[in-house]
Amino acid sequence: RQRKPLVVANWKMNGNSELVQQMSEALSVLKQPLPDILICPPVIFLADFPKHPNYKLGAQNLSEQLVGAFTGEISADMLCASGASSVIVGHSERRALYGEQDSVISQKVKVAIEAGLTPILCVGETLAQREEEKTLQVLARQLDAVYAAQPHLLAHSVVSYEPVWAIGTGRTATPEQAQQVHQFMRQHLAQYDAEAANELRIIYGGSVTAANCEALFAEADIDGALIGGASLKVADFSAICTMA
Ligand code: G2H
Repeated sequence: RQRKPLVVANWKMNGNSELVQQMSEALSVLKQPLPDILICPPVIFLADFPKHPNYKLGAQNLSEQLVGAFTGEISADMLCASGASSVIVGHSERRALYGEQDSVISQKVKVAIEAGLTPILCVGETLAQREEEKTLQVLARQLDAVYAAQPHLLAHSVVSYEPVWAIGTGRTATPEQAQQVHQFMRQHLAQYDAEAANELRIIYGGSVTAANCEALFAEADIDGALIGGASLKVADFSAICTMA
């Protein structure tokens, strides 16, 4: 494989100290070769994870501001200091529930990279957009919003394709559907930096489980997965990691 697979756990607003303990123990005993494994718990748990070479830590969001009077926000530097190496940006729940627009998402990607964090940029179409056959157009817009003005950021990013209709619904995109989109995005991004687009890890998210991940991982442009619900189950998440 030309790109090392990446498996990301997005705990969302779930989990507790016991899960931190159980997950870190389970991942620590997995045998190499493994994919890159990234756990993104609520930030309050970052410091509870013991350090181990089998996994790295990330956050689920960051402020687009660097420092100052922004009540409730957490800066990129603070995430770094808490042990995070990456951060999820523009997850569809942030876009839909917290009104995050392309412009702020673009700023967050920039701020993350400048602080030394790898952003995992989430993009995806809604069911209505897919049914109107606007999927590729929507994805191009979401990608262009970040990379058109700052193509140099591509080489430091991960992109996650998360069709909104597949998130937490139990309805996964078929491997063929996902592959088609991933291939389109890689080709689209090549206009900004062909080499970076070729090396870019494009992972898939949306109701990925231990039962359906292998078929997704077998596709040429699917370089791993962003796992929500199944990342809260220690056995399932460990199994997905060993299959990537
Ligand atoms: C998509 C995914 C992880 P789930 O949000 O980001 O969640 O696997 O629960 O669909």
